[in-house]
Amino acid sequence: MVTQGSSMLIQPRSLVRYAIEGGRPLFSHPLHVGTPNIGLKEDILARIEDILDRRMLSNGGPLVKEFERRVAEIANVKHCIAMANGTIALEIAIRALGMTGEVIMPSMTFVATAHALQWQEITPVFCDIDENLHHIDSSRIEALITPRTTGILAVNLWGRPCYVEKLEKIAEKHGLKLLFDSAHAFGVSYKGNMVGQFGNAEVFSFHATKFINTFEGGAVVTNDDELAARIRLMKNFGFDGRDSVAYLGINGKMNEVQAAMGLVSLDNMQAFVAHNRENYLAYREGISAIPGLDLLEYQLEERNNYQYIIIEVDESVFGLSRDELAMVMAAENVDVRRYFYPGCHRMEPYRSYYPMAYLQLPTTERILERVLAFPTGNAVQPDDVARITNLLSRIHRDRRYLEAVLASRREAVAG
Ligand code: T4K
Repeated sequence: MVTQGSSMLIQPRSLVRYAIEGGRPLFSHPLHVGTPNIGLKEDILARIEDILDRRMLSNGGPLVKEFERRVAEIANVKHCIAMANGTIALEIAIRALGMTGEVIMPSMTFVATAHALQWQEITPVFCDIDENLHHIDSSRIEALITPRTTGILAVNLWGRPCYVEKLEKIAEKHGLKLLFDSAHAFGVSYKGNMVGQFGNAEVFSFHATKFINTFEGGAVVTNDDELAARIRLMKNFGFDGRDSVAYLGINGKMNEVQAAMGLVSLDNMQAFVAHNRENYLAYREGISAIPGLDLLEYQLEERNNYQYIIIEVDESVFGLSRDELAMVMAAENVDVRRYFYPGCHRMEPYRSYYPMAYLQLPTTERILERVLAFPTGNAVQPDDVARITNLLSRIHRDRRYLEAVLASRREAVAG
């Protein structure tokens, strides 16, 4: 029981004490958003043993080649160039496409998207997002085009594809390059066509937290033969022969151990998707009855990887703010994340370069205050999800009590 200020006492309606007030957490260990999916350990170890026996550890070994072939096949695209991570894949794709000056992108993304431009002294011009899918709002792009604009870097956020045709139309009309950051969107389709074949190129991430992982890793995929050839050289210092360098290049190579992990992940891809889907459906069922919580839905008729469980919190209806809810959940060992708060435009160096950027980004700002990512993946079972959604119901029911608990904690810290 707590007092709110010096006024009345509010009793919780549930008998269980919340962890935030000293009760036992719902889960004995933290459930994370990004706990890696791991395929059969024996398969991974066997492949690593082979690598050691072969003594071919990097520089285009057989496993990297096999991984590239399988990724290209899944994405239904001609070329896949595997990379050390998704960020270097973005940087190389941007450079190989000849992007310079200004590139239009959403601020609602992992900061790597903006950094990949700024690292090459290209100005990211932040465009507002649409409030349903959290994607770059194509109706606002043209107003941001200047003589310095060379491209659009759209993000297939949360594994949900952008409205591709609209972006392609704008890019074509203005002679801009179109690159998709599809870090979240491997194994996903748009109108029945696999993500990977849109725009000039797309970039996947195979980081540990992605549903298919290579520990660290990424890839550029494209149907453009000439672009693919350039990217392949650029990621290997620009070498086009043993003693000959054709371009300014860098070391962006994926190694054989990464590819081994990736291949075993791909062997298990259907099982990972099925598991994520079950979790997603359990979240959907549990959340549907809770006022003030909106789950971003997947289109079930498309192919999805179901890796991001994204919930918007409407404080005025739910009764607690997104941040208050995150605090209560974290105490219960449900490690929800405020992805991608506070937005690239409020992170350095962008915050200093463009201190007024937020004025152009009202929807981004609003959505960034409401979004929470919830744990899923192999390490989370549908039963866990049911416990999480029951907890959310309980929190909503006890919202006034919890508000008071949080207020008294704030008072204790302040005083
Ligand atoms: N574009 C977009 C749209 C992206 O989301 C990303 C990466 C990129 C580009 C760049 O791709 P990469 O260069 O990373 O390939 C994580 C990942 O590091 C990052 O890859 C990912 N997006 C982003 C969405 O999530 P953090 O800072 O949230 O990671 P961290 O360390 O907090 O990990 C999340 C949780 O996962 C932890 O609480 C614990 C758990 N975890 C993590 C790792 C690495 C594990 O249990 N085991 C692990 O090995 O960024």
